[in-house]
Amino acid sequence: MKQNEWWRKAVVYQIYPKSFNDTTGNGVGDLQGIINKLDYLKKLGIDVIWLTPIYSSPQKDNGYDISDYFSIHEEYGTMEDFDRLLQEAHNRDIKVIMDIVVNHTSTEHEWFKESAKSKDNPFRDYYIWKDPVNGEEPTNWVSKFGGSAWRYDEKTEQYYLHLFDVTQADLNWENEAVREEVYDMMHFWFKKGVDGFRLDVINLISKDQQFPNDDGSVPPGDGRKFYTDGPRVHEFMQDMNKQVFSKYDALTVGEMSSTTIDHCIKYTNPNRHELSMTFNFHHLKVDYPNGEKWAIGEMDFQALKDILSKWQVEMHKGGGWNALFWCNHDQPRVVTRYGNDGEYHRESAKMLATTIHMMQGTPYIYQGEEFGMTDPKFKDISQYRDVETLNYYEIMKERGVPEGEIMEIITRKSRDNSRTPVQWNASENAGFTIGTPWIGIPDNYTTINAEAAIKDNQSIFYHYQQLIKLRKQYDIITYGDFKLIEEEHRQIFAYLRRYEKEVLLVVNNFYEKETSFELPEELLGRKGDVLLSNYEDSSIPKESLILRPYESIVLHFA
Ligand code: TEU
Repeated sequence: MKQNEWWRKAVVYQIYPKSFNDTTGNGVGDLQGIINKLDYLKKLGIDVIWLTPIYSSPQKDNGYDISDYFSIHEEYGTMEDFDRLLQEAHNRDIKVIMDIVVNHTSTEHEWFKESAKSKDNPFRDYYIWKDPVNGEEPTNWVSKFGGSAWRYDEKTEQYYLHLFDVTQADLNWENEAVREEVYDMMHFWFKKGVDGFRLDVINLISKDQQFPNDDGSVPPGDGRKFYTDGPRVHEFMQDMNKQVFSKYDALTVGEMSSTTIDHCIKYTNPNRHELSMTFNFHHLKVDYPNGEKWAIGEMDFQALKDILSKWQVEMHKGGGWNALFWCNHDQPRVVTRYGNDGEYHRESAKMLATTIHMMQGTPYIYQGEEFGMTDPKFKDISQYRDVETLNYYEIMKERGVPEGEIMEIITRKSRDNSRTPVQWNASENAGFTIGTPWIGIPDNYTTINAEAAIKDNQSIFYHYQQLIKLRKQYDIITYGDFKLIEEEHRQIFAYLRRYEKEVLLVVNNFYEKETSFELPEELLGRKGDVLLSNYEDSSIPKESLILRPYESIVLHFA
């Protein structure tokens, strides 16, 4: 492994600072709160922490609406706090990557305030302004947070583009001055000692400069085909790598909205000098009926297996590199979504962790996932804070959807499901704050919390700790190939990893019902070891074994 590819054996822990740990009593997490938990993270065994945006922001989208890239959001602390966090993390051999949002800025950013002043302002072309067409929006593109992707500005009689909230104006990447500003800002943070970046929706920065209407001939017909993995995106990535990333020993991970395997091979094959790795979301849309997020659907297990397997095989073949994850700050908690947060909470959480961590790529653990935090299941819209959720609440109301049906959808789909405070212990507010938390905490914090997990040697926490250790110990996990077995099985997600003469067999029962599993022909009679399982008495099968509810086993054949 090349020295500058340390991230191929690393495990990343994602921190959403707002909900991580509050030390001031204002009900919002802060940087000192992260410092106070670094020893806990060291015990888990992670190598990197990813901080979601901590820059100055009006917080309309919890920091993904940046108003100043060079200062820290006041509720999180100061730049001195950040410097101390970086030092304390590095003292523990924990690297730090920042979340950078350069597809758009907040409309509170000085650049946008200038840009909106007049058509001939020097900053006008930092953003995407267009004349009305036939007195209406320039295109029929739809914002990902609902409604038109264009907002009319009376003063200058033009529309500006916002693929997300109206307060998040898209930057114009065709403008070299914008690219230079972004590169300067990245150098600033690298020179402070950060170890890389997670790049927010970075595959949306290149728009089709014709700005055509979407004729709806190719679903979903919302205009995304004119800016997703857009015309110049790889050119921009290679320029960013040449101007910035290539000068540092950095982990760079792109969040790729609605992307393809072919593009992700291009983004991550080292010979192309773009990014280290990419997030894609196709495996997190198998419970979207007809691709619609804001509707109730059950997990399509066959689709889940097919998608994850296809990405493993194709990215391995193409020399690409996956970010492996179930959870983040935009997704519901996986143990509720794809597992069982009731009777088989522990077994299913461990099974899901094993499924993704034994694959090829760099695993990401989202805060609280390591001890099985669940969706909060809030029932009233007053409990929700997320701008996307609140926008869609209004849209569904306008469509005449009954309140009860709206809340059933929101309870299952809202991004707030992953944004409730980390449940540290069973004390008031789960030990997150001595104040009033900015968002509610589910009642199960009294039993599902980090302190209880640390005290229980069979907890989900120690299962994650073991998975991380195995990644360090076995090269087959990092470099082996991938082969799905039992392809059509309706309960079992099982696969082989092969590397030189070794074989790793990973078997996961995704359901409560027991089912039998036959050892693959090629392994019959070979001596193997159980590296990890989620039942204390799992054994190597002679030929077949009965998989108990959510049973998961990792077998190694040297
Ligand atoms: O997310 C991109 C994005 O599209 C997400 O909003 C997600 O796919 C969607 O909510 C699923 O329904 C990034 C950030 O992760 C997200 O928190 C930001 O809101 C968004 O970009 C805009 O910056």
